[in-house]
Amino acid sequence: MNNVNEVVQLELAQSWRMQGFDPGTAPAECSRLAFDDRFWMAAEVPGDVHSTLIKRGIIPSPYYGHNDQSSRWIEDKEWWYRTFFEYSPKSQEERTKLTFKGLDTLATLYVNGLEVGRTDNMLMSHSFDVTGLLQSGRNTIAVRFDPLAAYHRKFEPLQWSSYTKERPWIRKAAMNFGWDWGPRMVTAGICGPVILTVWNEARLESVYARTLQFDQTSAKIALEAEVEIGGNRSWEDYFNKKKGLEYTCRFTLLDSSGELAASAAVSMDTVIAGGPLKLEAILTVPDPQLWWTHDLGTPALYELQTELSVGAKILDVRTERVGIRTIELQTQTAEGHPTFTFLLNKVPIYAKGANWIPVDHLIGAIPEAKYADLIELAASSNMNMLRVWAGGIYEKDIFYDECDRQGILVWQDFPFANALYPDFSRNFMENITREAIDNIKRLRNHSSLAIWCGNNEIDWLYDMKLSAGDINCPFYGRRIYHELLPSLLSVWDESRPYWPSSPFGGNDANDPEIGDRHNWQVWHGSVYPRKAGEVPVINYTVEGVSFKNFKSDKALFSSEFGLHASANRYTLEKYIPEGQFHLGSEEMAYRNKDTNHKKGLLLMEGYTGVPRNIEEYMNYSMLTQAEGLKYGVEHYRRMKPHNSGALIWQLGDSWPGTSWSLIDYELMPKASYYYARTFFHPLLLSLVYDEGEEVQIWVVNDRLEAITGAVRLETYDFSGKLLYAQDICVDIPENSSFQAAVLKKEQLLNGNPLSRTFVRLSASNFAAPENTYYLCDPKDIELQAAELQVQFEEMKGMITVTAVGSLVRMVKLELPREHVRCSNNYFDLLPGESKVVEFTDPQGHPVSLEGLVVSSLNDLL
Ligand code: BMA
Repeated sequence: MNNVNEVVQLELAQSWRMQGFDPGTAPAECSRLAFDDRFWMAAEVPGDVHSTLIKRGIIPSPYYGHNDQSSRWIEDKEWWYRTFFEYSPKSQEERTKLTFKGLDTLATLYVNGLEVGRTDNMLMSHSFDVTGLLQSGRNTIAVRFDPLAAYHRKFEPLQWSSYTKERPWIRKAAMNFGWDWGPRMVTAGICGPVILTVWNEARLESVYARTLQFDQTSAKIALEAEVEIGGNRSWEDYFNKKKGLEYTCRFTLLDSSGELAASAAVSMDTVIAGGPLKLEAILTVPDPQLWWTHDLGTPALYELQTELSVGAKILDVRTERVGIRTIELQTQTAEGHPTFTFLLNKVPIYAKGANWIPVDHLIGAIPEAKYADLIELAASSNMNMLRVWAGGIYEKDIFYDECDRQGILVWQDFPFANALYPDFSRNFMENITREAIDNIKRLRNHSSLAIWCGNNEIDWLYDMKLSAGDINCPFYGRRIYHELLPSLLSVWDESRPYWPSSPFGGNDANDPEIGDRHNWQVWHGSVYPRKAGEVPVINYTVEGVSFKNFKSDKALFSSEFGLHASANRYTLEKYIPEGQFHLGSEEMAYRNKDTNHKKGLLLMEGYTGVPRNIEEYMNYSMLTQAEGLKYGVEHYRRMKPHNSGALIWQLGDSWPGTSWSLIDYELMPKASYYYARTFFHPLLLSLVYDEGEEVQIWVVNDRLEAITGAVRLETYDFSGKLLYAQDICVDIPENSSFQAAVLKKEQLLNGNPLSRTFVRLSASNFAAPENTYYLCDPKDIELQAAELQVQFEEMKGMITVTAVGSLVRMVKLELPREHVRCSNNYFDLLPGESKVVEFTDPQGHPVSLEGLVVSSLNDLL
């Protein structure tokens, strides 16, 4: 044991207590060890004030009814946290460091009554050297959180900051102040783990691994370890320019079966005048197993062990999970045309996925399992990219760990959203510099991390607001995205691309011809084309907001687009007070935070017809969202390789509201989620038809192997009679989109009316899922009364649904239970056809079917 002197890390998660005070009224002794806090309440760390008050029964769930309003007082109080811990030093030289991985937001930290620092940034971790402050035996930590109101009033408000003027100066999740999908809930508290690090002569401060290059036979990985040197040097050493000790770093790379893949050791003398010591090595890995997204291969991960020693003494050991892969962003094709395509391991990929917002308004208390669950849901609907949107946080470690493991790429925004930011303030710039470096270093080893992006919609909206005359000031914040962040990345992480904003590129930053694009014609009625400097135009009409507008979008990469749909019945009933669960109620309206309530109605009016009651509202809004997204995503995918990505706005919800999400707050998927399994499948069969046009049949192949087989096209009337069938032979190269046939509508209808025709595409000899279509909108379809027969196999958590009499549209299975996986939902059946559906928990075990309701759009007719 003598030669091991390892770093010890202790999570201080126990014995926390919390209390609120009117600002400035807390007793002066609050921070001291001797303070008697027996009357304070027990608190969870990590967590937040709201969650603690809910848990202790002091406030009711802020998500129920209008309760968020009655908990607004929380943001005006001063909140204190305290804990104690035992410490027994092993040597005189021992050094101690306290790290808070999340402090929300204006915190003052005390150790044994002494103030060790103040912080004003929720979006980073904060460390304090507490060497010499700890005593043998019991020690105490106290943290005071000040209310934000007085703080932000100290600063000149900037002309533009969407939803509230308070946020640009405060480094806190922007959505806490309210967004167009969630209420204002200004949280406070210790929102990340608290770690006490005890170390001696030196410790590993960070380890960075990046793939330099690879070929069939080997890969080269650059490694860099940053070493923090402790108290082994005195001022006399500096004075005499004496050399320090010789440190050695041994890097060992183990493959997924634990076999040694490569290793290297590097030694260096400490140089007296140096900052932290950097030790670098290059590993050559034979027969590398590359990291791929789950749809293209295996997300292979290696374990990198780094051991720091001096002489024979081991000082610190760290392990990281790293993948071998390269990622680039191609913005120009070999022929010189603009493109926006990610190259993973040199292969152009099509990004399919969604935008990610925090998975709860109460960020500090989110259970880790919720991350794994949502990412698993994303992967099983064939998504391969998630965009961590700028109005939230740099996500927690668990998010990236799961994306690494499940083979999903991450588009990472820096947290600057829809506002001007004070880049003229030196203090602000220093604050965000520390924040950016802290997070870059935390996240740069993740294979899933594909791109850094400067902000959300700021470059685009600045020009829109200026042109509209809403603002008349310079572009405050420009220096952050166009100078500061790229320069920090050039030092700390050059291994992945940087893009200044989303959307960005072209004349107007939302130009379809260059860079990425947000399509908010659909839903928000934003009129395009538009050039920079032109007054923006909004078209709030049935045609203006229609999802048919996707078809004219020639975007190179669609990083946001979406439509609202209702949350599921279970979720709404849980949070809507008695007697208010009906269309047009105040409570239903309160769920919707969008700026113009009518947009959803306009969309439904043009597509399904206006809903007359809550049942129709849930069905019609879900159907419109699902079919609208299918229409848009299939359009973007057919354009491949012109278009290289479709990221839907938004994957989940942070409270039980009405929004653009595919999965509601209780993690219950909406109809669109089940549609995504087909429209995001790497092998897509697609039909495109709009009034007055010919019918086109397409196949999109995102796989890296060619396909040979046939597409079977069948049309039926609603009684199940086959009207037309054709087998279209296809021979489709890898990674491409292919128009398989162009047909006259009359051929398919074979004398049947459009309003009673159902089309099905299926594949033979390749594994594309079947896809179905109607040739007119639901409001014009003439559904007939049908019957649904359901057979239960309770023990297996399984049912068989059969349609009788006529085609059944939108079979809906509602099981009032959380954490249930349903193998299929929201599907159509021809008469006589059956579908088996399994209900399991996330681990695959069957669940009880008690309370299951099976319905459809027309079995009730
Ligand atoms: C974009 C996003 C979000 C917003 C969404 C829906 O602007 O970046 O800010 O919630 O559209 O309006």
